[in-house]
Amino acid sequence: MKRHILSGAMLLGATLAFAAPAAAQGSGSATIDTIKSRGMLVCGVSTGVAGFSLADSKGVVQGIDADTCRAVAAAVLGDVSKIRFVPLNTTNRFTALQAGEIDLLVRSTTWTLGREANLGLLFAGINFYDGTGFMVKSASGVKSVKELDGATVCVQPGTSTELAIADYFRLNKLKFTPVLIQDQNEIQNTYLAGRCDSYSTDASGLAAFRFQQGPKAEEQVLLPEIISKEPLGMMVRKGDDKFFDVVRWTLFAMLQAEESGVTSKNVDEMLKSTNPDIRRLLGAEGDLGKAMGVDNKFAVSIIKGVGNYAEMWDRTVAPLGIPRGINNLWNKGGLHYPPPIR
Ligand SMILES: N[C@@H](CCC(=O)N[C@@H](CS)C(=O)NCC(=O)O)C(=O)O
Repeated sequence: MKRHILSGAMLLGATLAFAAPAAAQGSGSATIDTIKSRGMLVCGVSTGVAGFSLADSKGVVQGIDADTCRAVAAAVLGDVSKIRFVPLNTTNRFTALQAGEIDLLVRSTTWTLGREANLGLLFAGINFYDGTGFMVKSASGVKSVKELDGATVCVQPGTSTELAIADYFRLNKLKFTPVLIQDQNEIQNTYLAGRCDSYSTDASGLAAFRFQQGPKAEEQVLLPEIISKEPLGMMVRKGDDKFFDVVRWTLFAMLQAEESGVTSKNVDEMLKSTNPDIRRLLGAEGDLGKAMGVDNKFAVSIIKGVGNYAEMWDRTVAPLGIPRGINNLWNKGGLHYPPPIR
């Protein structure tokens, strides 16, 4: 009898000993713990691209990159407003993430092998499938990149655009002179002033630039060639798998919500759904959020805060006139294919 009591006490002691360090360790993710203790997600975005991350008249940063950041804030903290945006250019974006100045980078950044192998960083997903394009003045009469032999091309340094153009011109035995300008306003003004024959960046960035020209948009034309693959995504530091999981499954949850017809408007109703896929997505069943170190209802917070992927798209990039195209779901001819949430 005594032995039983002792072993019971020992068992209790063992449980406490196990529980105490586990509590001190928090979620098992240094990044998630930092975000929770700070009460805020710090997210790196661009210095301002319409549709991606651009402050509106009230100073609220709008766009698909900004909303992807907000979705992660919702997943970790249950609140899309607990966020601070850090504007970064094309060259300081990676060092900011490496140095821990930001928790997450969502900044029209292309997923490449070199960036993962060399920088100690990795991509958690693709929130926008893009490609490199070329803008020229309508008045130039240029109709194809092939007519740009010997041209000057304005491009931002440290970008995959720079590399894609060099490859394309070399492959096609054409010459060009890159005009490297870091600052976005400066590069656009330089191009508008006629000091470059063409301005090259992600086609989405060119659509945003054209859109921002307002009534003068007609003076700019996007050439038909899209010369590279630019999968733009969310980047985190290597070595924090739990936070990586949360970022990756945040996007997948938004895509799955679209696929399952769950929206910011009907999410409360959908919580009562009998569909097992929807029940698991919304945490009405299972412990999937908890397994990642966040709330089981993380997807509900995301969907209430920023909507499903289609809602985010319609609010941010659709007004630029960018068709959904390859950014559609896999069952609508696109490339977005969220793995099973189970
Ligand atoms: N996706 C390319 C290009 C990134 C890039 O230069 N994006 C431009 C156009 S979308 C941009 O962010 N401009 C705003 C800025 O420089 O802050 C990369 O990862 O290198």
